[in-house]
Formats: sequence, C-alpha cells, structure tokens
Amino acid sequence: MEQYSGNQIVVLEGLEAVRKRPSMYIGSTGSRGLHHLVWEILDNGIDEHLAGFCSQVDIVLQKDGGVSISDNGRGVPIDLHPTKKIPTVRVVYTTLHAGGKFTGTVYKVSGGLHGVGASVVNALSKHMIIEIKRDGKIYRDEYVDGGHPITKLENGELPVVGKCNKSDTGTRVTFYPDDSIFETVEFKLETIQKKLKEISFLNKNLIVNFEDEKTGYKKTYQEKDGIKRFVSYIARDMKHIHDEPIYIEGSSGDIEVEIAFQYTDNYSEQINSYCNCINVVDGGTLVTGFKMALTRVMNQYARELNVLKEKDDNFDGRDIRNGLIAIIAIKHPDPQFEGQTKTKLGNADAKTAVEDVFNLKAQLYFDKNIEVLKAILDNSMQSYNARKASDKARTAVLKQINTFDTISKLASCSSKKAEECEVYIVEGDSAGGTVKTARNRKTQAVLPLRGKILNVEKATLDKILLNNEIKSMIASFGCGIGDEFDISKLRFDKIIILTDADVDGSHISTLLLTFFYRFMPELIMEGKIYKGLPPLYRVKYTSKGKKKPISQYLYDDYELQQFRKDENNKIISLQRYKGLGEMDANQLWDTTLNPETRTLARILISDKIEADEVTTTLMSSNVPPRRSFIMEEAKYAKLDI
Ligand code: 0RA
Repeated sequence: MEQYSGNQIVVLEGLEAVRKRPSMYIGSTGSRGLHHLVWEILDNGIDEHLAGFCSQVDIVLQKDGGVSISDNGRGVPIDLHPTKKIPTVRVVYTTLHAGGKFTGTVYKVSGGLHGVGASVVNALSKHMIIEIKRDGKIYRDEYVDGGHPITKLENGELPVVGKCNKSDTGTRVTFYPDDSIFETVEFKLETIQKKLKEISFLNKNLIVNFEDEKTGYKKTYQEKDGIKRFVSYIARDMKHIHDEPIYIEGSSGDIEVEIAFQYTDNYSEQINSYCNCINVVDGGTLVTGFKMALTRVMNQYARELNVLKEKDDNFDGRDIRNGLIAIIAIKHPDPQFEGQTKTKLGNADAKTAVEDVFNLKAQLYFDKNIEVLKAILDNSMQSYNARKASDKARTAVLKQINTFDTISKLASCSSKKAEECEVYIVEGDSAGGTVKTARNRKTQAVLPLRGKILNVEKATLDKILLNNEIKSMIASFGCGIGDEFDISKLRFDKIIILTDADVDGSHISTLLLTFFYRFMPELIMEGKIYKGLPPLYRVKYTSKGKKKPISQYLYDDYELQQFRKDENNKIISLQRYKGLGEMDANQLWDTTLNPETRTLARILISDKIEADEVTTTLMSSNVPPRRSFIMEEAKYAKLDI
C-alpha cells in the first residue's frame, strides 16, 4: 500500500469490494461485463448532453488496449470537495456512489440504471486517466491497480498540465480494463457499433465519433431524425402500410415524451421503450400508456369515419397493434425501475404523460394525414375480421365437440381413467379396422385418419379448424386447442402415432407432429406423444439344435443384417411388411399393441433444435421456422413365437 498516497485508504475499501465481487456490480466478468465499462463511462457523457452542455462524444479504441471516451461538456468539477478535502473529480472516480450518479441536484435526468458509477470502472481497471478542460486549464488525474491515485496533489489541488481556450471544456476518461479480472479484454466492434447507433438514435442532437486505432476504422454517428429514423431502420426490410414513420413529441409536467411508429404488413407487433436512454426491456407504465391511448384514439376515429359500424364491437388493442413498430422514449426526472431485473418502469405519472401527449399530438397528426389514418384503420379492420373469423370457427368446432361421440370416428375404450388409457392414431380405415379388432378394448382407443392431414405450418387457426381429421383429434383428446388448451383434460396417457413404415407413413407422422407442435405443444413437452414401431420383417427359420421352424419379427434393416450374420440360422422364408394391413389381428397385437412386448418411441424436441429455431425466427420473419423432432432411443422388444 505504501506506494500509494495515503489519504485514500477509506474510499479504496469500497473499490476493493468491487474487485472482490465484480459480477455484483457489472453482471459478469465476460465480454458483456467488459463492454459494460464502456457504457458506464459513455453514460456520463450522455448525461452531460441531456443536461444541455455537451454536443459531442468521441470513443477511441486505442492501439495499446485502452479505451478513451471524451465529451465536450462542462468538465468534471476539480474544486476541493467540502468534506473529503480532495478534488471533487477524485471523489467521483474513487467513491462508490449509492445508485452511482451525481444524482439529484446536478442532473435533472440521468440514465443511472447501468448506474454503478465511474468508480466501478476505475476499480476494474489497471490504469485510468481523467483529463479535464475547464477555465482555460487542463487538469489530469491518474490511477493504477483498481483506483489507487498516483497524481500528487499540490495544496490539495490537482496540478495543471496545460492550457486551452477558455471556451474549450470537457472531460476525457481513458481506462485499461484489468486483464486479471476480465476473461477477455477484447472489445467487439459490432457490439460497440450497435450501441453507438442506438445512442445516436436516442439523442438526435448528439454527435458520436468512433475510432478503432488498431484498424484505422472511423465512423461518425448522428441521427438528426432521432427515433423516427430508428423506426425506419427497424422496419427497413419490411413492407410498409404508410410511407413515413409517424413522429410525435411533447411534455407533461417535467416528463418529456417522444413516440415514433410505423405500420408494416407483419403479423406481429414490436414496441421498444426507453426511459432516459435506458432500454426498459419489460416496458411498464410508459408502454401501458401508449397502448391505452392508441386503442382509444383509433377506436374513436374508426367510429367517426364509420369504419366500425354501429353493430360492430370496438377494435381490440391487438387488432390495432398488428404490424406495428414503435419506439417510445421518455425523459423522467426520477425513474423507478421495477422487477427482478429492474427492466420495467413503475412510475404512474409516466403512463399519464404518454397518454396525454399521444391523445393530443396523434390527433393533430391524423387530422392532417387522413390517408395514413385510413390505411391504419384498414389494417386494423383486417386483423379484426381475421380474429372474428377464427373466434367463430373455434366456437363452431367447440360446439361440435360437445356432440362429438356421434360424429367422431374414434373407437373409444371402455375405461374412463386417463392414466391407463391410450389412443392409437392410425393411417387409413383398413389398418384402423385391424387395430380395432386386435386391441385391448378396455384401455386402447383407436382413431383412424383418412389419408393425409392438412399441413398446418402456414395455416391460421380458423382454416385448420375446418379440417375433419383435425377436428376428430381435438374432439377425441378432449383438451381443447390453442389458447384454450388444457392438458389436465386429456383423456389419454399416451397418444401413439401408428403409420406404415413407408414414405407416406413418415409424411403423415411429420404432419401430425407439426400440428401437435403448433397447436398443442404441451403434449410434446409433457412426453405424451409416441410413435408405434411395427416390425418390418417376419422371418421363418430353423436353428441348429432345434427341430421346429421358428418365426421371429425384425424391426429394421439393421436387425435383419445381424440376423443374417448368425450362421446357426437357416432362413426358410422372409416376409417384408409393406403396411399394417398385412398383419392379422393376432400378429398386430403381439408386435405393436401389447404393452408387454411392443416397441414405442417417445417423441421429444431436442433443445438445440429449439434454440436454432428461435434464432431463425428472430433473424428473419420470412423464413419458416425449421423444425425437427427426435425420437427417444427406442427399446427394441424382440419377440419369438
Ligand atoms: C458534476 C457537475 C458538473 C459537471 C459534471 C458533474 C460532469 C461530469 C462528467 C462525467 C463525464 N463528463 C462529465 N462532464 C461533467 C458541472 C459543474 C459546473 O457547474 O461547471
């Protein structure tokens, strides 16, 4: 400790705590945590911009591994701190601030969610330099090994290291992340670019310069149209319902509100919200206010323009948000972040502020832009009609389901105890007939499907509910579909798909699994879906030492191959089953239905595939999600007769 000047011991204890448990302050010591350091220092410059004193920030990734972030704000105060008796700047960069900011009096609004404070960055850096331009002078303070100051004070003040123009003010922070703490100290260009782009969208009057000294790459970010451009950017590859994003702004009390939105022909909605430049991922009051105001205003117009007739219901909020891309950005003097991850805004006055601004300004806009308004109302009407159609279809199907016993092709089982019952979904009436004869009537139900079922990959719920095979399944299972699905009502413990072992059969299986996955996914998640595995061959043979010929079923080509290798066996005849229909009831019972001897494969979805799919879906709305099902390793039951 002796190498460091003495009077800092107390404050350094705080920074020691940060070094001991960095993750508590910055989330992780991986790449994410590393970039957090940059965001933290950047935030301070942006706060100075929000306060109205800074028009530019410069970020440089230096050749020597350091990062420097400069702003042309007022410069961090260097005067003697009244209680600590050291320059204020040193207090700022070596004291852990509760909440992290120069809160309250200095800044009206402040980011402060990253909010751990610049001292945390210092604590996690092996070297940090602060340079300040104020009053025509340049000051410099320097720290090593996690915040130990090495600059000698002169009468308690920082030394002046140079001169500048009186009007030239600002702060430059340069830091070198400690490679004994971070798993990586490599900054990612892409991550930084994305952040700087977001910052410039959210601060339309700010100039952001970036330079990577290692590669010579330079870029200036400035988005004079702010969040309006942000919306255009998000919607850049989508088809628009109207040309330009709509932009409105205003304030309510000391809360400033900006909203930009545009409608696309997508079926989803995307609302991103920010409070004091912090992305409030889980929304909260500001999003609620927006949704409520949007619904109210659009329903009002729909009535005025007679888009909705007297007999019609109001638009549902979802009808109105179909295809919507929106950014809501507010500035709040005292944001309250809630939830486990502090990513939801809780201030009730934010809701009223957004509602007030939207009510007033959106109407001013729409009154002047009737064509845009009509296009949006038309879009809402389409969603409204689609929703009504699918509600109607669902109600109709549910009604039919009440009388299903008379219409369904299901051959029921006599037991009503779901835990002992199973249903075989069988391809075609003829195989269905054999299974019906062969089964155990007490516990095994049979549902024959006629030919192929509808491919539901692209169909909407109202379309698929018109399909008879699907209706039979919904009726037979008894647990509803889609939003109203309730697995506790399922009438069977196992749903067993039984198809021929050919191309058609495997196609039917895939269609069934796709249907389950899209409309009754819990059936798969809960492991209720199985594939029955009928044998592919029946072999008659004589074996050394045995007089009588023996019959055996073989379930796949591999088994046949193994069987042929056994020199004790002499094959008399080999039958290949092309379909279930070639087996008689007894054979079918023995090989495929008898729980003691049959082979079933449970259908699961592998995590990896699911993860791939999420990515694909997020990456492009046009690519249908890839899907794949895997079968749990099947236990092969061998059967001698
Ligand atoms: C407190 C008071 C004043 C400026 C700042 C903080 C300030 C902090 C940072 C951090 C990075 N850049 C900054 N720029 C300014 C204002 C003091 C005055 O009245 O001049």
